[in-house]
Amino acid sequence: MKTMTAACALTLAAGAASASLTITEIWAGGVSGTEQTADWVEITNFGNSSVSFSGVYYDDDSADATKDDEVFGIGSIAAGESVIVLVSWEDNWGSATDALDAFAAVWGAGNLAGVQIGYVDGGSGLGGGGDAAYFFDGNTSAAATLASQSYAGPALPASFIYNPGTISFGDLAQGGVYGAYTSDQPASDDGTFAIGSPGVVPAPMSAAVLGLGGLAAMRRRR
Ligand SMILES: [Ca+2]
Ligand SMILES: [Ca+2]
Ligand SMILES: [Ca+2]
Repeated sequence: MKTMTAACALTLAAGAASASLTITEIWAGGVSGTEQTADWVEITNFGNSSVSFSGVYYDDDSADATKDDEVFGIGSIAAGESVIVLVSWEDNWGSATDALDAFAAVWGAGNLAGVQIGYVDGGSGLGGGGDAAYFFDGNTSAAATLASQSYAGPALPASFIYNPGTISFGDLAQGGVYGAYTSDQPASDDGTFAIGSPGVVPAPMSAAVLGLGGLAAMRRRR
């Protein structure tokens, strides 16, 4: 408990001093067959003030800000807000609108009410055998990293999550834990459903300090 409290204090201090964006969930597409929802990343602002998210560029584990893969659809992320960014949707959809519609159908429009959902124009896919997501403030080699997260595989029909209890990333989402639920529609054309919590943000410090566990999961609505 002492270690966990110290880690919280460190995180809060870092958040106050600089960037406050944290990647809190990654869906790498852990299903066989043709995916019915694009790979996506959830980003949460754990800071106390809004953060601009325009002119932001994405890459996977090659971590190259100069690759011209701009994020569209999200102007800023408010304090406490969690947003979703679809990546590599061109594999299965002809337009971003179609990919956004497919995402909403699979995960449930009702579950996503009030959640900002953007998309990368192009961009590398997130591999099921381990990969990483990077978001840069610009597309020059000097661009600052706003948020990044690597993960190990294998991807199963569940997203990789930020676990507020252990303050670490990489656990697979479990239904009913930290707000995760089974998708409204199959995530693959073979009928496999998925488990995730797009737009649902576990309260990171209350879970660790107060020991509330799964009860700390809460849905943010704007
Ligand atoms: Ca993938
Ligand atoms: Ca990749
Ligand atoms: Ca989530």
